Amino acid sequence: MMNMKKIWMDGNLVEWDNATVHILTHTLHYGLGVFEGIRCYETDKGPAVFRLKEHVDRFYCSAHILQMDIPYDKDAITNAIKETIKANDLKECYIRPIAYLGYGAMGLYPKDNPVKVSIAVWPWGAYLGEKGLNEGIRVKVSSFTRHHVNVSMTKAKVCGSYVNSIMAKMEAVSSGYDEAVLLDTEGYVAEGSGENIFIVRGGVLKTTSLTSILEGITRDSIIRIAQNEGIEVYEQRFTRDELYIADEAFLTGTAAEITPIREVDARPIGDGRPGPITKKLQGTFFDIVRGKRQDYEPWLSYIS
Ligand code: PPE
Repeated sequence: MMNMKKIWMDGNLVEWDNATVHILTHTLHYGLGVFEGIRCYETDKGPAVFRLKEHVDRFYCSAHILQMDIPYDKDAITNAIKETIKANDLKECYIRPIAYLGYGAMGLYPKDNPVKVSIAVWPWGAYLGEKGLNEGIRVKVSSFTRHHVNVSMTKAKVCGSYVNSIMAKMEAVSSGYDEAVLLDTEGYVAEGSGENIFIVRGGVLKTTSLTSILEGITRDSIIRIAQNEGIEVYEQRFTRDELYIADEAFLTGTAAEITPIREVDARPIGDGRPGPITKKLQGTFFDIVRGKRQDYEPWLSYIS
């Protein structure tokens, strides 16, 4: 990771190298913390954050689920995000707010530990590679199962939940794949290690219903874009073999953006190249985030 200039920590912009925490930071030991992943894109009107309100709202929902009391209101965090982008002079960046339990008591009853908040930003290119974005990626159905809905609360973006994602991702990469797709506890397709998943069959779009998955903001954007373009969308669970026989498939996420899937478990998807609906939605998405679509302006928050 390249050094940036400043990181927002509990109300102050501190030097990148000084943005450190104590080794007994509670979240470091037990994983109870929440974070967000947001992107800011360059537009003709300067840097614009994509769906900032929705991300800030989800940050607070995650904290609410974990009974963490973020000691700032939403406006303060929204302003802090903009301030951090400005302080780092970045036109395009990834934004990582995190709320975590600081130094205090150890043990599993962190009632008096302070809730700390930080916001870091850095440039982050194509998450699954530029080639992946253009030509599609190869995914492996993971041997690890996604969290049961009553295990770690999948609607919260919880730090500790990502142990499951990281194990799946490492397994996929060490098996020669680009990314993992996890099944839910009942064996239906859930999501990628850090992305939601869509398939196209017979011109109709399908994505996992909001059961065992994170309520992705990119997922929501794609559903709305597709509906606006007259494409039928179903939010329902589907099976691993339905993924195998999809005409098209793609992953969505803030980091991964819209990444086509060209192969699942050694089976090509469609003709092994990004399909027309995937390409169309991906094109519209990139036009929107780069401020080229007047009709989607409300999704952008300009920095300057
Ligand atoms: N599911 C999971 C498990 C997930 O982590 C993400 C985002 C999504 C779905 C898509 O959500 P959204 O970004 O709102 O469309 N994953 C974040 C973390 C990636 C990372 O490596 O860190 C992200 O994309 O920012």
